[in-house]
Amino acid sequence: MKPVPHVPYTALPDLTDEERVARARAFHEQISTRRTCRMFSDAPVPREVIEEAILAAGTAPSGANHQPWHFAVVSTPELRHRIRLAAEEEERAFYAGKAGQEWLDALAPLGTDEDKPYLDIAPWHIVVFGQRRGGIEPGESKTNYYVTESVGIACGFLLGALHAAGLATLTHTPSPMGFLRELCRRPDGEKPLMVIVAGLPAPDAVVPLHALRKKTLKQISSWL
Ligand code: IYR
Repeated sequence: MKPVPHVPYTALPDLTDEERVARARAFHEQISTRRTCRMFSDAPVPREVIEEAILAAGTAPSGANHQPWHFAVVSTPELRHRIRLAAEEEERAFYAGKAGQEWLDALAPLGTDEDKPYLDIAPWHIVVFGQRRGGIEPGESKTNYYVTESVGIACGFLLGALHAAGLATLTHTPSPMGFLRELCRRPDGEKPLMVIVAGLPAPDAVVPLHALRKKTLKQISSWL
């Protein structure tokens, strides 16, 4: 390592191995209760919850620490409705055949279709953009690196933070989603990556059984 300005690495608590295992297990248990929600309540959720979750997302690692993300937070019913209408228009074409049969077959166990009423109902949409150019200083226009990976990690942090705060979430990826740039008034150099819908689940919300099937440790890992 070359010498650069630094601080001591003191962020971690001093734990026993047993405590580490217990914490890893507790986190696994907590995050494993997250469910993608497609049936929201219109109950309001404080803006501070969303602010804190976005701040948590903003701590994610990123290429050259350029933090190539922007979170456009939509709460007005008017703009949420415009997002719904535009998303449903894209989804109608998608489900009418643009997706292709293999993709439609893969989605069948989830029961999704072109109707997205939850986009009107859930109190918050967080529209996530990746910035092709930026840098760490305000107003900079340097190349950003590993934008999709970095923003994907930030979205993971965001979903984890919202879940920890007791909110239900949905990652919505209308395809194509260029309309989000226009509706959120973001510049050309930003690429919309997903809409994270957040709120409380409807009292009668259900989750498709298919979504509960998670691969085992054996299936998802190899130990060399
Ligand atoms: N964007 C569509 C289709 C869709 C695609 C995938 I991959 C999913 O995991 C779920 C849905 C929709 O929102 O319905």
